[in-house]
Amino acid sequence: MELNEIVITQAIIDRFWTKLKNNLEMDVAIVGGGPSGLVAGYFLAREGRKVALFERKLSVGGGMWGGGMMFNEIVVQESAVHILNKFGVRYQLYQKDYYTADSIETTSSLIAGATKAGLTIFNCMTVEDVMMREDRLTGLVLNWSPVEMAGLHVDPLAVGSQFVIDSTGHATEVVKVVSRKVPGKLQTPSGKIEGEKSMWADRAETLTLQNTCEVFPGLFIAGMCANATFGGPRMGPIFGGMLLSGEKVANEIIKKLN
Ligand code: 48F
Repeated sequence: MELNEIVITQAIIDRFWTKLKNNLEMDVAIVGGGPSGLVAGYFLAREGRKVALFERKLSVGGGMWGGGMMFNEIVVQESAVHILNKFGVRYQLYQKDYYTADSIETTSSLIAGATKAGLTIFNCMTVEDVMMREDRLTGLVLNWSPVEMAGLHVDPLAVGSQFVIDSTGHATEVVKVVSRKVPGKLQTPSGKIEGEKSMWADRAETLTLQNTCEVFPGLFIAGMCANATFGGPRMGPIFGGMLLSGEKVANEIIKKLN
């Protein structure tokens, strides 16, 4: 049988439209496909929740691919090793409480695990705004990343969700929009974004977990975004806090949805 280019085109268009239409309303919309967002998506999808992740770049994985300064190994502490096990990531003990894993294997395993658990990922889409009502966020405002990159004047589209997770890392992109454009205050000491501090790995790892919370009605923060929002320090290429934050935010939202 001769392969037909029009059928190939139709197949892609049909399947993508179905995927997009199925995710116009969901339980949870995740912004940013770094480690914390992927782990959150995995645990939410495994609970049978309708969840999609929107990522600006062509590839998800965020800052994990490059390990530390492009030495493609990551460090994970003992308390987060159970998450590596869930995703089937191989790791090695380096010394007590310090485990290492190949950053490529870890990132690709998070992506495979999350999508197979039922997380839908939309790449090349940028979240440029949120949807709001009087008392809470109700979804996301999306555009194609190439539209954003080219600075084209094209109106966005919107998707609805009961909860949004900002896992955009250092950039805190959704929190920034909410702080600037949505009436009300963030649940931070100043009511605004406190801003990320310089590196202090041990403290940052503890605070990442502590700062993972609902920072505004309908908006949860996870990963490095949680620390930057609450004024915590950065941690560098140790990733246990990111993985645990993804697990925590999923559990908190599952409790609320139940
Ligand atoms: O930065 P990132 O990996 O977030 P994370 O899960 O992990 C942080 C670590 O990688 C590392 C660290 C130490 O462990 O500090 O930095 O907190 O991934 C964030 C993702 O969000 C995407 C961005 O392209 C990246 O893949 N992103 C950022 N803004 C937007 C976005 C946006 N407006 N719309 C869609 N995606």
